[in-house]
Amino acid sequence: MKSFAAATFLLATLAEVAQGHYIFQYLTANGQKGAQYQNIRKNTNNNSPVTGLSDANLRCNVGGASGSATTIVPVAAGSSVSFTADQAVYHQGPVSFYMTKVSDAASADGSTDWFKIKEIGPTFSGSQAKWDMSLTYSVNIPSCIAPGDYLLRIEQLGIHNPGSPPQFYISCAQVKVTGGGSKTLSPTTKIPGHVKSTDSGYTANIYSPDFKSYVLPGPKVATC
Ligand SMILES: [Cu+2]
Repeated sequence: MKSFAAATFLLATLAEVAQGHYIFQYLTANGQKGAQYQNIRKNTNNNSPVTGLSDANLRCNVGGASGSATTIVPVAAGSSVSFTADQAVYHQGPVSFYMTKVSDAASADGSTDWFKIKEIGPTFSGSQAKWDMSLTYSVNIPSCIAPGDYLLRIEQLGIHNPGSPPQFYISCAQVKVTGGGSKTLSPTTKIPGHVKSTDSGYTANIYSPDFKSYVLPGPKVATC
């Protein structure tokens, strides 16, 4: 069914030129879904993906270097927060959530240390990989972290097109954690620098018959 796959790929490619990409632009916190770009830094690239592994736009997307025009939402440590896109994710790949502690979420540039708080990879049954391609992804704010301002970042890495550079779809929310503890979570990483060109989760060919396991790129998930 090669021609069918090729036709599907062509249609998908045409569709994305027409529509632009999925953009994470709604934040749900404290059980309330915010308005478009409320508490989320607005990107300026129509979410054309970031692909350079040393590109500072990997932090909070193109246009997201500053959040001075973006509000900050209080969230309780341990509570659930969700990012919702304008349309469901349609490129296969993993999803990761990161946080970095900052003095002021509205002015932070994301150059501080980030830790990963959740990752979502594929599930395998037989030789079939199933990816979670959703409209909304949720994460719990770790219960033990120190209160204060953080950037909360979602990253979906499109690895649907082996042979072309994987594509980063990113948004950053601005949160003020309340409650919590006093822990500084590790391991940490700088962004860019969190993904290496040699990472198996970056170079993987998801269509290969040998694709039977997957390790997400980036640091291990930091836990309390
Ligand atoms: Cu695309």
